[in-house]
Amino acid sequence: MSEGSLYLAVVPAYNESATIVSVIEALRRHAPTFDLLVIDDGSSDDTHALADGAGAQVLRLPFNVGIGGAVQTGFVYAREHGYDFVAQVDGDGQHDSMELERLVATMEAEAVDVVCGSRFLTDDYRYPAPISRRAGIHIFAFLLSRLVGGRVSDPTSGFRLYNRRAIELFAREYPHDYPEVEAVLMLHHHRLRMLEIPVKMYTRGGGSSSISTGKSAYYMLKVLLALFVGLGRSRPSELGSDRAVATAQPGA
Ligand SMILES: Nc1nc2c(ncn2[C@@H]2O[C@H](COP(=O)(O)OP(=O)(O)OP(=O)(O)O)[C@@H](O)[C@H]2O)c(=O)[nH]1
Ligand SMILES: [Mg+2]
Repeated sequence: MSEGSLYLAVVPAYNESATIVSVIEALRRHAPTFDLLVIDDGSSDDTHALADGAGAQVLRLPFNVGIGGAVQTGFVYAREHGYDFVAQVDGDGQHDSMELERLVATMEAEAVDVVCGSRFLTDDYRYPAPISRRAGIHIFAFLLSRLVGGRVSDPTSGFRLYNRRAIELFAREYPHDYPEVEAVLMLHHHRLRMLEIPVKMYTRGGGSSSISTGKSAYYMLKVLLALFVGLGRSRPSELGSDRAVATAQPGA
């Protein structure tokens, strides 16, 4: 941890009353340097009250804006409050807060803008995702790896650590639906660097997934379309135009 730096954990949560307290308690125990911000995305259950009772700062959105809008709210908050680093951690218990320390250590050691936890770089699979979803993830991974010119193994992972440069980019613009894949492409366009490290991921601890079977097809189409549109976009150079474009594995 860099001395004097401010760290914020952003937890997007939509009807996560089954898990939000244990997620916050684990973050407090294993990542005490991080301030905690839960974005309650218009939940109809008592997610906000439980998060508040567990000691997190809670921003309660007046209606459900979806995961992208919820996470972007966290980036805007971080930018406005001067945070140097943001960790994105799901509110459903899939991410292990004990791994945050490794994400931070990797960012310091590798001088990248985003460190992303990948469930596919470890043999210790706790949650490889259902087979249909996994197929989609691997198609995205294949396409994205070619687009950015480096291997991306888990493009839908929402377990990420961002530095100030990435916070500022995503506070300005962040994809809406199913944002993680497009966000990797945005990093590439803006010449920011991302590195994946292996992490364990778990099955959600309760509540229900945003990605029902019906939505999976829409997800595939929407993200594929976004990737193809992204192919044709010109690359802005205002953010660090001298930076290398790379998405690499540690040691690669
Ligand atoms: N479902 C849903 N989740 C949201 C929304 N806004 C924020 N979230 C939170 O975003 C995080 C990721 O959403 P998930 O539904 O778990 O998506 P996922 O992890 O890709 O899918 P699963 O692997 O099935 O859990 C969770 O903490 C949600 O509570 C929203 O509008 N819908
Ligand atoms: Mg989840």
